[in-house]
Amino acid sequence: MKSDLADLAFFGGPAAFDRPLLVGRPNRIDRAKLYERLDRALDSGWLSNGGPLVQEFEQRVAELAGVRHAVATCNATVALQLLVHGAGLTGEVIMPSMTFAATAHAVSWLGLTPVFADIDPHTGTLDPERAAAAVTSRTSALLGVHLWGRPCAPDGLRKVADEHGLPLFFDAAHALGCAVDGRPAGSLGDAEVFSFHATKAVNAFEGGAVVTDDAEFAARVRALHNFGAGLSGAGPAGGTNAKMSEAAAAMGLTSLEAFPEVVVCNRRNHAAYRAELADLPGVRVADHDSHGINNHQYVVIEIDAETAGFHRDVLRDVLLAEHVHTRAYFSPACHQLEPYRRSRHAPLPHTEHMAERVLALPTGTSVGDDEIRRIGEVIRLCARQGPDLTARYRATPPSPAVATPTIGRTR
Ligand code: T4K
Repeated sequence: MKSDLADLAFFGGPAAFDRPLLVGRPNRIDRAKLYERLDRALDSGWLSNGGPLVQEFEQRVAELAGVRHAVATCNATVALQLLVHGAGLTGEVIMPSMTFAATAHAVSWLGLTPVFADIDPHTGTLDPERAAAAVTSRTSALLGVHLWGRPCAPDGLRKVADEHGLPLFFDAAHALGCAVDGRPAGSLGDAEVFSFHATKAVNAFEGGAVVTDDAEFAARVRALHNFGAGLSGAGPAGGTNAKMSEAAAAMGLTSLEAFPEVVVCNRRNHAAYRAELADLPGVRVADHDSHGINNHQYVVIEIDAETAGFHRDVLRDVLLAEHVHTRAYFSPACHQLEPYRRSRHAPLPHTEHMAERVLALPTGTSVGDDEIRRIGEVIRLCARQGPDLTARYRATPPSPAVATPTIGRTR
C-alpha cells in the first residue's frame, strides 16, 4: 500500500509492478485458431494477393462497418494514402490536429497540404464550424478522426462538406465496432479507414482497411492497392503494393472472433478506472459512453495541472517508475510536430488545451481489476499531494528508467 510520496518508485520506493504494464498490449486471442488458419494458408500455397483469408476478413470488416465494401491493406497509413489518391484529392485536406501523425503524414506524403482545424472541446473531434472556417478554394476534402473511437459529429461535418461540394472521409483507425445514433463507424463518411495494428482492439499484426458503400471507389482502391492492376479510364493512375497478406488476415480473423470479449473486458476496465479515480480534483477519466458506442480500447485521463497541482508529464514519469507505461495520445498534437510546426492554420486553442492534459492508461485483456486498483492507488496518492509531488519531482534528477519511455524501441 502506497500512502506517502516516499513510497513512490520515482522517489526510491519499490515499484508497484514487477512486470511492465503497457498501453497498446495486443489483446488475447485463441492461438489454436490462429495456428489452424496459418496451417490452412501454408497448406494451400496461397499466401497473398487477395487469398481466401483476406476475402473473408474483408467481408467481416464490411459487415461490422455497415458498408458493402472493404479493401484490406498492409496498414492504415497506406490505406489513408490509397483513399486520398483514389479520390483524386489535390491541394488541401482539412483535418484535426488532435490525431496520430499518420493522418497528416498520409496526406502530406502525397504532396497535399494538411490544414488543421480545431476540435470541439467536449468531444475531441473535428468541430464542424472550425472545419467550415478552414475551407479555401484549394480544399479538396474533409478528413475527420474518430478520436479514441468517439465517432465525429457526422451530420455537422456532412453539412459543411455538402455546402462546399467536398467529399467527407474519416480516419476510423480507433473506431472498429464504434457507433453513433445507431450508425457504425465506417459508414459515416464517403469512405473511412480502419487500423488493425498490433495495438488496436482488433489486430492483424499490422493491417488496415478502406471501407465504403461506393462500389466504383472500392474497385479503384482495390486496383490501386495492387499495382493499379485493371485500372482503366479516367481517374488516378499508377498504383502501389498495399496488400494484406494471408498471415495478417489469419490474425485479423482470429482477433475479430475475440473482439466481443475484448470489448466486454475494455468496458469493465474503463468502469473500474472511473470508480478508482472518481472525485479526484483535476483528474478526469474521459467518458466515452456519452459519445455513442465505443470499443473502449483507449482509457484516457485528463489532468488539469492547475487544479491537480501536478502536470500530466509528472504523472507519466511517476507511473513509468512503477512500470506503468502510459502514452499521451495525442501530445504533441500534429501541428506541434515537424514538419507541420510552421504550417498555416487557424488558432487551435482546444486542441492545445487537450493535448496538454491527456494520458492513455493500460487496458485490454492483459489488465484486470487488481492492476487498475494499484494504478488507481498511485494516481490517488499523487492527487492527494499534488503540489508536494511537483516540488519533489522538480528536485529529483531523472532516473534511467524515466529516460527510457518505450520498450523494444530506441526512440
Ligand atoms: N490514424 C490514427 C488516428 C492512428 O492512431 C493510427 C495509428 C493511424 C492512423 C495509422 O495506423 P497504422 O498505419 O499504424 O495501422 C502506436 C501504433 O503504432 C499506431 O498504429 C497507433 N495509431 C498509435 C496510436 O499507437 P506508437 O508510436 O505509440 O507505438 P509504440 O511502439 O510506442 O507502441 C505503443 C504501445 O504499444 C507501447 O506501450 C508498446 C505497446 N506495444 C506495441 C506493439 C507494436 C505492444 O505491447 N506490442 C506491440 O506489438 O504508435
